[in-house]
Order: sequence, then structure tokens, then C-alpha cells
Amino acid sequence: MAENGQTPRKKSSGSGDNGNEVQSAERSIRASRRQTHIERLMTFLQLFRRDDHVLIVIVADPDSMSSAMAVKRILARRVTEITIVHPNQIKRVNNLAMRDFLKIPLKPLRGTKRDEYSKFVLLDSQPTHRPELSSIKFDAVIDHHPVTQGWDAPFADIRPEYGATASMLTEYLKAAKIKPVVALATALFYGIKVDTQNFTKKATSADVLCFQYLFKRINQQLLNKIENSDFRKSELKYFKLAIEAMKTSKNRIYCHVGRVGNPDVLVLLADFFSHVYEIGWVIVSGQYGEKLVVIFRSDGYKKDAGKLAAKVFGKLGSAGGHRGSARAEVPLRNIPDKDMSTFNTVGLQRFFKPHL
Ligand SMILES: [Mn+2]
Repeated sequence: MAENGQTPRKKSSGSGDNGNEVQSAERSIRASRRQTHIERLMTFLQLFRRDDHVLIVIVADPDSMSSAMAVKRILARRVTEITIVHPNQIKRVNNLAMRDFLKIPLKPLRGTKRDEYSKFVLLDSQPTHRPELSSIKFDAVIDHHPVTQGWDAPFADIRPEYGATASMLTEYLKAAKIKPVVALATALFYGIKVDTQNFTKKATSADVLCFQYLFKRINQQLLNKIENSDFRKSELKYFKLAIEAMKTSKNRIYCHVGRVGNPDVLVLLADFFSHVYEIGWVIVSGQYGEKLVVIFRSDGYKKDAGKLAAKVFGKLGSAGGHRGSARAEVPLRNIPDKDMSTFNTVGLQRFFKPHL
């Protein structure tokens, strides 16, 4: 096990030369699977030396950000420096709130000088998930997504049955006998909550145990603030517009808000209207760039938003979704009354006349 840290790195650079060998993290994953929490922690820690500069790479979301905080905590004082970077742009306001309220030091991956780092750790993702990741030779990968082929790492702990990487890292913390401080506990708790969608999605009893363990250490007000931070002050104007523009017909709300700077605001509006008791269908549209974006919400009871979206907009653009929620994007050139300056909620309703 102690050698685990070095050999595969040589092997994979060799495989790059002959090109035939399929890279596979299988051996590392199997080795990690056989270990206890403490053995796994020890194997992980053996990868690092005092003079290491560690680059933690994450595709930033609540699960990965909290996992990065945990690894930073575990490696603190064991290495010289730890930097957390992400290739994606963080757009969700809740995620920005999490970063800011919990003071998570994040930097963009772009512009990072790789030669300033001696160790590379990937969390909540695998190198094959994004091209920016596949170009990095990772020393350790810890993740809960299904195992993919075409990459290798000396240390690979992949547990697809877990609901969140944050649960895996909570186990590492426990094994290291580190009691997480409020910010770290709150982050991991939120990470598990988001990835399991409040335990309505795939999760193991290990996730539940970690959730219970962290619960005692979180700050509920901090968590509420992060969870409630759905939109910006600058987006409030769309709610005013939407209330003024909406039209109801039977149990349906239709609403076209005109041009939007970010189509995500349409999702917020649709979710907002779906809270109305008498309403079973919500259809919100807006113009974003050269497209009409339409967001559907249904209570899912004898209704299928995905089917309706495909029926109404399938021939005009892309459309699809699930029973409860769906989305359509239609290039403006495919819209019959092409003059978008006069397009309004009545124009939106007209699309549905033949179908509802
Ligand atoms: Mn995750």
C-alpha cells in the first residue's frame, strides 16, 4: 500500500508512449474498496509530503466545495500549501452564497500555473468528465459518480452507491479524528442535502449517518441563509413584471416576461407561481438572446410537463422534461409572429390553444 503513491504514475506516462494500454483506475479503486476508513485515510495521507503544494480541483457545487474544504482541513499542516480551483463558472446564487458565507477560498482553474504544484487532487468528479480535467495527472480522485474508463490515478476512492462525496469526506474526517468546525460541518451537511435532494435521491445508510453526525455541528441560520439565497436584488424586477404579465385560464398560469439577462430567472418565476394553491400548470417564457425559452411546471398529478412541452414546441425547437418540470427553447425565426417586440402572454397562450 505504501508504494501505491508512486508506481501508477510511471505506468500511465508509459502507457501514453505506446498508446495501446487502456488506462484504468480499476486497480486503485479495488484496493481502496478493501480498506477500512482508517486504512484508506492513511493511504491517502501517504501520498503527501511536507514540501508539497497541493492543487485541489473541483467542478464547483455544494458537494464538491464542501469536499474540498474537508480535504484542505485534513491536509492542513501536513503540506506547504493548498489551493482550490474550479474550471466552471459558478452561476447559482445559492452556490455563490455558500462560497461567500462560508469563506471558501476558490480560484479559477484557468490561469493556474501547474508547475507551481506538486500534487493534484480531484474531488466529486472524474478526469473523463471534462476536457480541462483529463489533461491533469491526478494523484488522488475521490468521487461518487459511476466509474468511468480512460483514466488512472495512484489513489482512487470511487463509491457510486454514495449520495454525496461530502459523506465520503465526513468519513475521512472521522477517521482522522477531526471534529469539523461550524463552517465545515454546515458545508458538508448542505453538500449531502443538495446531492441527495433531501434524501429523495440515491443515498446509502452511510449518508444518513454522516448527515446525523454533522447535524449536531451545523449553524442552522447560516444554512437557511445559503438555502434561501435563490436570487439577486437585481432580479426582483422580473417578479413585478411577471405578476403584471401573467394570465390565468382554468388551473393554468401563463406568463411572458419579455427579454431576460439570464434564463435561470424564468425557472425562479415558474417555481414561484407553482406555489399557488389553485394552479396545476405554470408556463413562463422569456426571450434570451435569439431564443424563446419556455419553462413548464405541473403538479404532476395526471399531467406530464415533458410531454406537453414536446407536443407544443417539439417541431419548433428543442423541448422535453419530466412529469413535473420541462423546458423548451425555440429559435425566434421559428416563431410564427416574428415580431418579438409585440409578443406577449397572449402570444404564448396561442401556442397552447390546440393542445389544452
Ligand atoms: Mn456530488
